[in-house]
Parts: sequence; structure tokens; C-alpha cells
Amino acid sequence: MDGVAGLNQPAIPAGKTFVYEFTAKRPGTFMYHPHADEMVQMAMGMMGFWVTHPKDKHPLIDVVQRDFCFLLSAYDIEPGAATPKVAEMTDFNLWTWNSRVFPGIDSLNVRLNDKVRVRIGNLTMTNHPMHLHGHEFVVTGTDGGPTPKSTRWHEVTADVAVGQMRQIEFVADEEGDWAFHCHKSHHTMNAMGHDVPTLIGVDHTGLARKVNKLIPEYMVMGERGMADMAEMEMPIPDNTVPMMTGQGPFGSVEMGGMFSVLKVRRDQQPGDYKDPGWFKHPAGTVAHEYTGPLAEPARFSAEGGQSMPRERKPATPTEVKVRKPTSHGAH
Ligand SMILES: [Cu+2]
Repeated sequence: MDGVAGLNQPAIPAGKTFVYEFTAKRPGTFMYHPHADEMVQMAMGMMGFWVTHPKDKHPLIDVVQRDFCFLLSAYDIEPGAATPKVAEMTDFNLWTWNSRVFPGIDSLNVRLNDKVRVRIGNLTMTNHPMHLHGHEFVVTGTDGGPTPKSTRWHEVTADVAVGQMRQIEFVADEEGDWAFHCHKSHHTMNAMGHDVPTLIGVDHTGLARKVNKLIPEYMVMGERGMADMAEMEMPIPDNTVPMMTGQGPFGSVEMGGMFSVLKVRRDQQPGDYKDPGWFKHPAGTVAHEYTGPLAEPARFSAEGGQSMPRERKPATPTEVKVRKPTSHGAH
């Protein structure tokens, strides 16, 4: 019944209901999605997660106090639109966990010294290196089921390839608010224009004001980078999330997409998944500004040199034609 329409079963016509019956033979984490008009249906978010728990104690499955599931999916939704574009192959603009993006996603709230399991299934069209701060974890399960103990080593990032599932486990033995996110930096951002010029280092003081007289609500990318956009919460169409946003205890978090927070608390009750609020950092544990003298950067004398000497030739005038990519239209 692990089927493809036409190959193993007739396709399910619109408005009909089909019955699938099978024996859940082994414990593990599984994903399901249609194999009919697949690209369109998955671009619209038709997919789900399935967890089979062992009936009895399993030698490779530890008891955990917290068990989280993340199904990774991606969408291409024009800012202001409500329907995903279904013909997209690689250039998605919303990277989601359980079809949610930061900050519209729950934090992972656990009790200090809980054993925590996170199951991550990837039904997007690219891989996602999932990264946890503050802890090291082991991969205890794959699509094939629980991994033998001899194959487990500690990591802080586990790549989850297309169509794969990875189950990670760790003991939450560090109190705090710990980032948990995909390590691809554009996957912790929400929809943005791709044709944004890089204006880092460009002084455009007064420019936005002048352009604003002609085009109200115009905004240039900040000279210090895109984070300016998060701080300013630029005007966006309805049904759109900001590219980067989220208000943390120390200011703008400047995140989006595949990002959440693991909150480890001493007084979180067993089985209580409620958000405990921000962590109260003990005195002396938060990074702070250094106001003492700054040393000159130490530079190695050969820095910027080459591993082999260049052939010294007089320069000849050469004409170079460079074609700059202008859009993502040619994927
Ligand atoms: Cu990612």
C-alpha cells in the first residue's frame, strides 16, 4: 500500500475517501504525502507525520520526558497572496516547521534534565542542517528505525536530507533559552524580494526621504544590512509575515522561518509544555560591552600572500565581458 497512483492503486478522485489498512510493524517516525500530482499537492502543503510507538520496552528506544515532531515543508507564496505558487522547483520563500514560521511557532518547553527527543522529517526540496544551541545531541533514529547504539555520536547539527527523517535526543542539562534552527541562513528568514541590491557600506542618508516624496512607503535596504528591515518593521501587504522579526528580552531577534527556542527550566512541571516566559539570566552570564582599550589586530607578515610565486608579466590591456545574473527566472 506504499503506493503511487496508477502503479499500486487507482488515484483518489476529488471528493472521494479511500481506506488504507496496514500493520504498523516497527516503531519509528514516518511521513506521508500524495504520489498523485505530487508537485502541486505538496506545494500546497498536503503531507503529514506518523509516529509508531513500541508496545513494550525496546532496547534501542529510551524513555524520554519530552517528544517533539517537526515536519519540514516549504512554500512559495507571493507577499500578500493566499495561495502558494505550485510550479516552484527550488526557489521557495517560506521555510516552515509544521507549516509554521518564526515567530508564529511554539517554543520547545522542557524541564531541566529532561531527556528530550525531536523527530524531524523533511518534505521540502532541499536539505536542512538542524542546529541546537547549548546542548549536544545524538541521532537515535532514521527512516529505517532506531539506530544501533554503536553508531551514535554527539553533534550540534544534523543534516536532514530531502525525504529523510532524523530523530535526535539529548538531556536538557543547561537552563536557558536556546536557539534551535536550520543552519541555512536564508531558511531563518521569511518572504523577501530576491532582487535587493546590497547597499552595505553605502551612505544613503536622506535618500529614502527624497524617494519617499515620489514613492510613499519606499524603503532602501539598510547600510548596515537587512536587520534594519526587522527593526523598522517595514510596511508589508496583508497575509504576509515580516522577513525577520520577533521581539526578545534583549531586542529584535531578527529571525523568521525555521527557527524556534528550546526553553529549559528547573521549575517546569513534568508533562507541562506551557511557555515559561524568558529565562532570567544569573548575574554575570550575559555578554556585555567591553569598554577597555582595544589591541591592534595581530597580522601575520605573509597574510594575503600566495602559496606559490606569481609569474611576473607586464599587464596587457584586456577587455572582459561579465554577464551578471539578474533574476531567478532561469532555474
Ligand atoms: Cu533549512
